[in-house]
Amino acid sequence: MATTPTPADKFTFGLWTVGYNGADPFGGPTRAPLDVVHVVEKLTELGAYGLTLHDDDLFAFGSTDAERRTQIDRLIAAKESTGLQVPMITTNLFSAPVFKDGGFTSNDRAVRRFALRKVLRNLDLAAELGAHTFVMWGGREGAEYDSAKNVGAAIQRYREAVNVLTQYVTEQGYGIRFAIEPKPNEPRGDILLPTLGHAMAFIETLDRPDLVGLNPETGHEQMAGLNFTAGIAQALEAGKLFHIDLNGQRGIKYDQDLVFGHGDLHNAFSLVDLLENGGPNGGPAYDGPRHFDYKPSRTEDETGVWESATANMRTYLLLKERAAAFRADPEVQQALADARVAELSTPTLGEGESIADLLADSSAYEGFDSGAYFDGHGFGFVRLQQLATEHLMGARG
Ligand code: ASC
Ligand code: MN
Ligand code: MN
Ligand code: MN
Repeated sequence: MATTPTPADKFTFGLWTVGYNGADPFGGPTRAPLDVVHVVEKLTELGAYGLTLHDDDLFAFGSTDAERRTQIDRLIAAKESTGLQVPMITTNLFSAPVFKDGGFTSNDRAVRRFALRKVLRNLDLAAELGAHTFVMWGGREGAEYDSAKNVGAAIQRYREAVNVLTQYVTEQGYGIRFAIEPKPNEPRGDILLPTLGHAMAFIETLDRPDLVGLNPETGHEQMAGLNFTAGIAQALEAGKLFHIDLNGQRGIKYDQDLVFGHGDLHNAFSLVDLLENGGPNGGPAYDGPRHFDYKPSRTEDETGVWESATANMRTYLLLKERAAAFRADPEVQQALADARVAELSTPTLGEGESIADLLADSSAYEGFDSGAYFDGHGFGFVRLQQLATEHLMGARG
């Protein structure tokens, strides 16, 4: 299987990822800014499918209309000459000091109105660039102090904002769907909609829940101590995996944004296996962009930036290859059967079986020896995980 990326693999990168200059809360930049046209050309050369961006990645916050237009036109020209796509864009509601208490949920109503206008304008740009997904990462929507934020009111304002946005794309006839990206903390002490589960519950309360899904970032779920493969599997089952941010994270700490797989490699393996082989008929479960939201480490020069971009794609493709070998191995198939993984897809009640039928089935309860049951009925999950580990290590061909 090829480990050289091509556009068919649908790998995409944020302009802010490869473009990250290395600045952090403790020190200044370690790299020069990268021009968008150069980024488009390099990503095309490396085999990527697309570029994504925040408005402020392309033109600085506060740009004049003319400056903004110049940058948009330069991107469109580069896009046309290379064939690189812009399948997703998002709005920066976190860098400018005006957003220090949030955008959609700032206590200051004037800031909320300004934030909505910034996003509405950016939706027009999304449509112009041909993007079909609009990500919303609300990094500043939150608080440090419980008494400073009425969380119930904040959720109401969040809902109001998303309802306005879905109404706008519907009225404009834009074929755009929204993807909420949860994160538990950073930059705020606590962020609203901190996990996939919180966001999924919120989505069901919206006017147009069909237009709103999720953009899980693997590292953000890990920051909350959660298993990202499991959360993403639930999002998929709910039809809500509209987009995905792949990266690496080592444990519960600040947002590391490492290269995909440079964190929990077992979980990265199971995620690729899920996306590629976890569909209802064994095929892909997700066919959208494989988007990397990582940060090239501050220690790297520009060569290191492009090496790290390639590392994300190669790691994904190697994991895809390892997952295919895992699925094809007869010993794995036997271990999966012994573990009765497929049996979970059989409904617990028989077809047409009523509750009365279940109550009348003495083999289900009165005759069921729950005490002795475990004897000789081990699931063999550890053996299965060892087989996965050996495939992941390339030890089984
Ligand atoms: C996004 C997104 C994030 C943040 C972060 C900005 O749009 O998906 O996780 O912004 O990458 O630095
Ligand atoms: Mn992150
Ligand atoms: Mn992200
Ligand atoms: Mn991020």
